[in-house]
Amino acid sequence: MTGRSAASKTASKKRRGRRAALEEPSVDAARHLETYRQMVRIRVFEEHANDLYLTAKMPGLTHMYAGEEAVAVGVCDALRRDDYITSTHRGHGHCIAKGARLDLMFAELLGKAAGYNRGKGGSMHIADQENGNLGANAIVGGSAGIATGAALSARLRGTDQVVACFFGEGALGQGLLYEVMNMAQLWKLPVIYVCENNLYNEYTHFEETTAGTILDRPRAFGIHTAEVDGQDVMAVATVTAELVERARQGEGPSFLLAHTYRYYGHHVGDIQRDYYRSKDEEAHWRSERDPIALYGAWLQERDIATADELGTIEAEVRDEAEKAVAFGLDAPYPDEGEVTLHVYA
Ligand SMILES: Cc1ncc(C[n+]2csc(CCOP(=O)(O)OP(=O)(O)O)c2C)c(N)n1
Repeated sequence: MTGRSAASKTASKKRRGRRAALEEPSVDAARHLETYRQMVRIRVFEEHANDLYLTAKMPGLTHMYAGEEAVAVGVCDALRRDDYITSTHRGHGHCIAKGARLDLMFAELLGKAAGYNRGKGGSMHIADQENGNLGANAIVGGSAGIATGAALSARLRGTDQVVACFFGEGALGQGLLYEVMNMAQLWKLPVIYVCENNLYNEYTHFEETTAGTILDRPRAFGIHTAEVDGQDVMAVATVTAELVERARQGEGPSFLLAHTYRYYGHHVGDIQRDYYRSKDEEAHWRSERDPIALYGAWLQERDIATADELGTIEAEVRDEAEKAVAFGLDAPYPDEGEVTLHVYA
């Protein structure tokens, strides 16, 4: 047989059909800068959300994603717009990474009619169907069922859509996750279980609640696993691209363990965090492991961007976020007559 083998032709056809991984030389500066901008948008969004809550302008409760930006942005970088995600109580970063608008996000957090769920979902229940975000879920592990159902739906409809299911390591204590991983592997469903291990389930270090190792759990079902530095956006995007490709080709589910850290307390106003984690630990992650600083340094080392250009992106994002907050604050509340509309009683 002359030329390339059938297997290598198939492999290159597969590669042509997929989005280039962020680390590949073919990725241009514009895409890198957009990835950087997305991470900064999440960070700045969270700064504002924290302020809005602490100044009593925002109702309800919220959980900050700052520190974990590289996971959401890296995973979503490897997805298409019509691919799905499901999210968690700590979900602002997932929504923004999948394409959500900051103004409609703030409107939702502030309970306004213009918000993603008409102000009725709030911080922990944002869904954005147009961008494939099937929704956040305040029930720990709850989104695993939704994600696996969406993967089954994609299969039954004959599409090649893939689902990324975000959850914290606290969800490893939920039986639902094991029920759906079992079915996903049996039926080879196109779902990626993304475990964001930020070390703490509320106020408890995960090692105090987790027997054995995390990856032995999916491996027990025969699920393909991968592990990544969740502070390295390119590593996350690259490994996710491989998992997405497997899923699209019908090779079934996978489990991605991302090591990361949250900068704020478990929820806004968590004043207890001195008791369960040390200031030294927080300082270490912020100064040595910050995902935005690490990526910014990488971009500068390779002359993809100068410090000034990165500063301009941050300034533009700050401007965008300030306008988005103003939009949310000025927007009207839903009409009283809508109180039972779109909700289950
Ligand atoms: C089924 C269920 N049990 C308990 C809670 C209360 N709760 C909210 S967040 C949380 C910890 C979640 O930890 P993890 O999944 O690691 O996510 P993280 O907050 O670290 O991002 C708990 C126990 C809940 N929301 N749902």
